[in-house]
Amino acid sequence: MIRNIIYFLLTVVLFYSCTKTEEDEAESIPLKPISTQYVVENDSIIEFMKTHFYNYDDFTSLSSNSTVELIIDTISGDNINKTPLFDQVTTMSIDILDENEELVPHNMYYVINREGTGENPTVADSVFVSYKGLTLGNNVFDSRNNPIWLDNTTVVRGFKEFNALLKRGDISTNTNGTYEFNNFGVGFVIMPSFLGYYENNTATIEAYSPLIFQVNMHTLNTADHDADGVNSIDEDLNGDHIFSNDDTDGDNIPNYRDRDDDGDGILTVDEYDADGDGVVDDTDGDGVPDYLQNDND
Ligand SMILES: [Ca+2]
Ligand SMILES: [Ca+2]
Ligand SMILES: [Ca+2]
Ligand SMILES: [Ca+2]
Repeated sequence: MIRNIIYFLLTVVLFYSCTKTEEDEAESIPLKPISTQYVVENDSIIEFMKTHFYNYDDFTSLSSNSTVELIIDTISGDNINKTPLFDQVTTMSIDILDENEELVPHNMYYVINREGTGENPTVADSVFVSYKGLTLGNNVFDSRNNPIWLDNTTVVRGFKEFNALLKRGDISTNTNGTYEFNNFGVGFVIMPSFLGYYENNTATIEAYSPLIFQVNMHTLNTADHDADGVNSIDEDLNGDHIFSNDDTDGDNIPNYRDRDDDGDGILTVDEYDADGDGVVDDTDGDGVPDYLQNDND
């Protein structure tokens, strides 16, 4: 009996040892350096945009309460005279810190077919969107025809940066109680993989794949994730659009999730503007607001 248990334990230990070794090997594949990978992908995106066009003719008849599905095809045959994407996109650059803490600006290329009528979401807000995601090889890896709510702090970088460029639509209620969205923002973006999934591959996306997203920005909600009275966008103190790296009291709860940002035992909501005059409190006048300063005086 005891011997059997020992054999069993030995087997378990061996099994785990093997598993561990395989995991270690999988983890030890070095990531491609961001700066050189970006150059490779940006070249391939530019080549793609020079040789492909999108169904821009279909977008000229965009009706107020609907969108048109983005279709991209090669410029050849019957389509030899189409205008290439390259001549229609606007460029936006996103600063990325690479593994050596060096800035590597990443270009995204986008087209806005309809701007929208309301405000823009921030990169912290919740957005009610329909979308289509595809690779340069025209592989549709994700698609939503009916809008769903997404939290911009949980989606890939390029997606949130782009949808912050679109404005929401108007909501109108029909006589039967249903509602619809009109003149919402419509556009699409082409981005290098670091703004997408980079080295991660899935069943439908290979590692280091540049991505294309078409987005229809129906509406949005301004987010205050921790309900402390400070909008989440204002809890990104260093303004880098990354929310996990702002942690004033160092308690490993980033400020946008922390109800007591400075860890002084007074909730942010109780010291942000305690006198209710609409001005953020700074009792000692040192330029650091009370809610971010453990010792106020
Ligand atoms: Ca907050
Ligand atoms: Ca930040
Ligand atoms: Ca907070
Ligand atoms: Ca506090």
